[in-house]
Amino acid sequence: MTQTLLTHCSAATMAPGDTPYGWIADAAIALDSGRIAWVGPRADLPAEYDWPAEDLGGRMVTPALIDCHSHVVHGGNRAREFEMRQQGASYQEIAKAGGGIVSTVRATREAGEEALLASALTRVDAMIAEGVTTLEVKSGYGLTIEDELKMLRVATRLGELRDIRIHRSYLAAHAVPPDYKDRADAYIDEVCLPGLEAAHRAGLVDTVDGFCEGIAFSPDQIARVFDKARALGLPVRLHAEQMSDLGGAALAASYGALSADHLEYLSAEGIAAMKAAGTVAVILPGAFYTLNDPQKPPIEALRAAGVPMAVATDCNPGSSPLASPLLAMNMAATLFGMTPEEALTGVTRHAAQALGLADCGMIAPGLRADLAVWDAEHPAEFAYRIGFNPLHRRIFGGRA
Ligand code: DI6
Ligand code: FE
Repeated sequence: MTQTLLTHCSAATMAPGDTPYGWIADAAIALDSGRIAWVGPRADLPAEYDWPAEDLGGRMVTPALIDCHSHVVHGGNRAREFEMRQQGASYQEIAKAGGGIVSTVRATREAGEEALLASALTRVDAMIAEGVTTLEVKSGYGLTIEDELKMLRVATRLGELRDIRIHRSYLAAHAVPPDYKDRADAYIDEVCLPGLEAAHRAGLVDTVDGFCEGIAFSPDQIARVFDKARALGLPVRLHAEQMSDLGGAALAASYGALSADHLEYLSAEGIAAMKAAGTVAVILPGAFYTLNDPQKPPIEALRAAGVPMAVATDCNPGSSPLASPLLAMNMAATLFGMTPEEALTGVTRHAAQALGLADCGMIAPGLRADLAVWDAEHPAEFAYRIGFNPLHRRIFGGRA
């Protein structure tokens, strides 16, 4: 039983309510056996929490960060394609010419499990250094049953080797592999669905994801994947409306999806469906920025409708080689007009909601003691700064 009292700190608890950021200027936070036992103004601390105190030297505490959308497990990189795009080729053209996702599929299939793990760890360590304690990781670059399982095993091992919680999404419906060119339906039947059953049986899946797009899978094909997820009792989420409006967000919402992600081309109907279903909008400014997308996601309409917005890195070798949730927050604010409070909520409370996790994302009694301690004075500093990391230290499950 470890009981600690954090004092001499401010706290952005991110608890909903009338106070922006759930702000407490002079806070005390009591931690008991890896959980938060009490949080509030130090002056209100009940006498029973007279526990060994740790003086945080006036620093700020927030919930630890959550990156709720990443593809950190992948082989190789696509710097060469970036070069081609800078010379005028489009992302879709490169994909059609056998590059794009498919080139990462080749590199991921060729990589051994240890090599995949080692390269993913470099990105995970970058996130840990920014205060991340929960990270979602997708498959989707294997596209054979065995290679998808391999990716999910590597994702699982990330959480065994580091103090971080890994949330795994099965994303075999990410791209049609070359061996199934023009036979997307056969790929769904022969690889995606049986692979999902196998991965679920092996205990490797927390959520099922898909890519609903002209260059990937149609709404009908995604629906078949979601039907299987439903039969297995797994929650779903979807890459939707990134490059065009196929009605993916509304489809996802009709399955009670935890989130719909990207959403640059989201329609008013899509927003209404997400609101009704409680589906979180995951905003991914890194992909928008990298692809030079001409269209922004409808932030104002999402805000007006009261759809919760999360912010994530989409860390992947093609469209978002971004391993910094802090920079994602800055981009969400600067490029999309999200407020600094929305950006911080997007990597804490709403990110937890996008993963279906009720035990993190805020500083509140009963939740996990996953905290970040920062050399910062005001919580708007995170979205304000560009390429600056004020993390002092991270507390994971109550442990420093
Ligand atoms: N949308 C994306 O932005 C990434 N995947 C997806 O479905 C791109 C992945 C890649 O280009 O490798
Ligand atoms: Fe993605």
